[in-house]
Amino acid sequence: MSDKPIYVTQPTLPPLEEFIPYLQKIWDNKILTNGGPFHQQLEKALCDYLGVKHVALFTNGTIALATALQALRVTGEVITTPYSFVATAHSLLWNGIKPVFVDVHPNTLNLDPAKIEAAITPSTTAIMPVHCYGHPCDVQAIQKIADNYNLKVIYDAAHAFGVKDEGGSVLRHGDLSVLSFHATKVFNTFEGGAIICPDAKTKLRIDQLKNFGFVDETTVVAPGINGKMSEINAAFGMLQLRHVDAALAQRRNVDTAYRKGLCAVPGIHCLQDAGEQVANYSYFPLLVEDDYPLSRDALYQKLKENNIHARRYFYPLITDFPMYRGMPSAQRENLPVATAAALKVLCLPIYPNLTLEHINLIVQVITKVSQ
Ligand code: T4K
Repeated sequence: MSDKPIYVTQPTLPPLEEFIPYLQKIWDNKILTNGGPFHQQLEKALCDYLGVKHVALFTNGTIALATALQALRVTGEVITTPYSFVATAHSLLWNGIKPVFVDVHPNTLNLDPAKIEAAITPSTTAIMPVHCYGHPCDVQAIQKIADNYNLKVIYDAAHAFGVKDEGGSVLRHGDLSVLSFHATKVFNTFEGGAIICPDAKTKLRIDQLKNFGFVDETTVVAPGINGKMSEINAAFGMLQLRHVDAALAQRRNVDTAYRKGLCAVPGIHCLQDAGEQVANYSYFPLLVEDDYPLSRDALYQKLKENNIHARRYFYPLITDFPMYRGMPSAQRENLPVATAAALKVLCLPIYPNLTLEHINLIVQVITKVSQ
């Protein structure tokens, strides 16, 4: 039993004294928000770090998702996954768009491209897949369908900071990708988010939309929102960037240690590892199968008794929440893979400062049950 609670994640925080000079600059120039110097620096620095063309910073990932839909003038129906954080589908409802839920693939728990076409109707205008746990979607197959049916693709890439496939950043795919910089994410600015976009014209529209629709002092061209990231968050992001590679390397070590300790345990199924891709180890999901001696929920409780606070991301499914469950596409028979995964999944604690001692304790609690 751990004497201190071990949570599913713990935010990465650089030494406080390193942040003081950034704060001093803000205090000196008195620019607190509205696209100030740190905001501009962080957008540029993230383009370089992530290897993408344009980054528009946001106050959080949810407002960024809602704005991405506005930026591309998405309406009607959007195909999406039930196996995600509820913000994915909420961003559609906030825009008056009907989510149409399609099942996920058992290997990745990402939207299954083979099931998308059957859900397309004349009202479908876009697909919103999620790179769940930072594992890339089948981007080629999704793009092919989008091209055939003239649909936009907006990736909810909240988990995918720094993830790369063989061609570069996974964030270059689709029309737009949306990141979250929430405290629980691999790169955090306390709260924050971003839209990654391929061209300057779209970036300009996004920048207008996140600033009430203002083009200049007296002109408003759209019913925009206030989605701007503050200078304090942007300054913190600049500092975080100096430490993010070290944090990712530490996460990789945690992932390796878990795989070594757990993947051979009967009834415990670790989701696929990154293979050739550059992963960010943002989550460590495992599936508790029927041949494990305890149910997923019993294991969750057992860990809790040992002061280990794993999480059942993503249970319940989005489609089980009251605002979605009456929709025809939300019915469980339409979503067998997601329904089964939501009942088996357990995300173990993973963060840069998780000690080997704590990892061993977690592995021990899980393995002891099966012996
Ligand atoms: N799309 C996807 C696919 C997402 O996963 C998310 C967010 C979004 C969109 C929306 O992006 P944002 O609008 O959030 O930028 C958490 C996060 O609040 C949420 O950002 C995240 N996904 C989701 C998967 O997880 P909770 O309700 O599980 O958070 P909470 O407060 O229970 O935190 C989990 C653990 O982390 C705590 O037990 C302790 C630790 N923690 C948390 C916070 C906030 C800390 O140690 N310090 C902290 O400040 O939702």
